[in-house]
Parts: sequence; C-alpha cells; structure tokens
Amino acid sequence: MLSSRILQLSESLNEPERDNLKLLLGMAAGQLIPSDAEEVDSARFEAYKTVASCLARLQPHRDRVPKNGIAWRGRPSFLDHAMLNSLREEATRERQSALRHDEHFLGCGGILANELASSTDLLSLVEGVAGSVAATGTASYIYYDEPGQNICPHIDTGIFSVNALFMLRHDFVDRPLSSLQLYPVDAPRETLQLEPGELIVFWADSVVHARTSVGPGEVVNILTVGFSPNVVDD
Ligand SMILES: O=C(O)CCC(=O)C(=O)O
Ligand SMILES: [Fe+2]
Repeated sequence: MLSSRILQLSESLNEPERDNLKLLLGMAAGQLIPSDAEEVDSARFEAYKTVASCLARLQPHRDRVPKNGIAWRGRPSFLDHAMLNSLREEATRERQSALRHDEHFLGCGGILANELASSTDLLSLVEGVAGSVAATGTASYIYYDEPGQNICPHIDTGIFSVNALFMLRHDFVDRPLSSLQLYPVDAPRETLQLEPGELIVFWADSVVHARTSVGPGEVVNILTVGFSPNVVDD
C-alpha cells in the first residue's frame, strides 16, 4: 500500500525532511477533503484517507490521538463567569491590532490569555486528557467578523500539536451558524458548535479541521492555546 511505502520512506529522512513531508501531506489532506455530496468511496476520498492517515501516523504521539482527534470538550471548572468576561474584553481590545490572515483576523494573546496559556489549571486539564505535554505559551485570538470569513481545511503545523481552543464569543442574528469541523479518517465528520465558555482540546496536528463561513451579522471570537506532547511517555 502507498501509505506503508510513504511511512517506510519517512524512516530514511532526517528531521527537517520529515517535517517537510508532514507539511506536504497536511497541505494535500486539506485540499482533498471530500464534500458532503461526494460518495465516500470516491477516488478523492481514498486519496484523502491515504495522505491524512500517513500524516497522523508520522506523528510521534500517534498512539495518544483518539479516532476523532478530540481529547476533551466541556466547560472548564476554572473558567468562571468573571474570567470569561475578562478574556472576552481582552479579545475585544486586541481586535484593534489583529492582522488579516487569509479569511480571518489573528491577534496575539494579551496579558490574560498569556497567563492562561501558562497556568497550571489549564496544563493539568490538558495533561489529564492528552497525556504529558509542555505549555508552548502560544496564545492567539482568532476573529471571524466579516460575512464569509472562515478557515479552510488544514492541519496545524509548527510549534504545537494539541490545541486548547476556547470559544469566547459567538453572536449571530440568523442560522445556519458557523461551526468548527473535524475530518477524522477513521471516524465520522464532527460538526461542533461550541457555546461561549466551552473549551475543546484536540490534536490539531493530526486531524484536518476547518471553520465554516460566518454569515451576515455573525461574530466568532476564539482563543487558542498550544501544547506540545512530551515524548517521554510515548
Ligand atoms: O475557528 C475554529 O474553531 C478553528 C481555528 C483553528 O483552526 C485553530 O485554532 O487551529
Ligand atoms: Fe487550526
């Protein structure tokens, strides 16, 4: 099978080469997502499964990743009403300096977001559901506030593997609503509409995911915090 040949090939690569291979597989997987209308046994779906499963199997932490890529979803007990409000206010302030990035705006985490990114509360929640990880300290606000803004299917690459994604604000006038979509290879597609205050912890470097377009009047503000798996207990 092609995927086992690719995995064999990867063993002869050095680390930068392997990272490049993962980048290419991730880009291919993002482009090959079959639409709802396409039959699941289409050639495109087969190609998608090949590249996406190769990529997931190239990750050293592959055995920790659940089939649907989701480690946890819920309202963390440490995130009380006051803290959620303060994060929402900080997100609103940081929106002024956020930069347009493809079809959304990206802002750096402010003081509160950075504190949360290195807090023991969040670290122990993430470690409880995803195993031993190191906080990268990377916290970013993502804003979708112009009609049609979205993120195309992709894999998060680079400095983190586990994404702790907080929904801070979701305002709308009409349905259907924008959602976070996950496209696992061995599990059904996930359509997630997080409530403000909800957190999802997922393996963003192993499962293709996307944000569907916001409609007129719809506003989504997200805070994402990255973690890297420690390899010691793999
Ligand atoms: O908007 C979302 O829910 C997804 C954002 C995303 O792709 C990410 O944080 O890596
Ligand atoms: Fe992402």
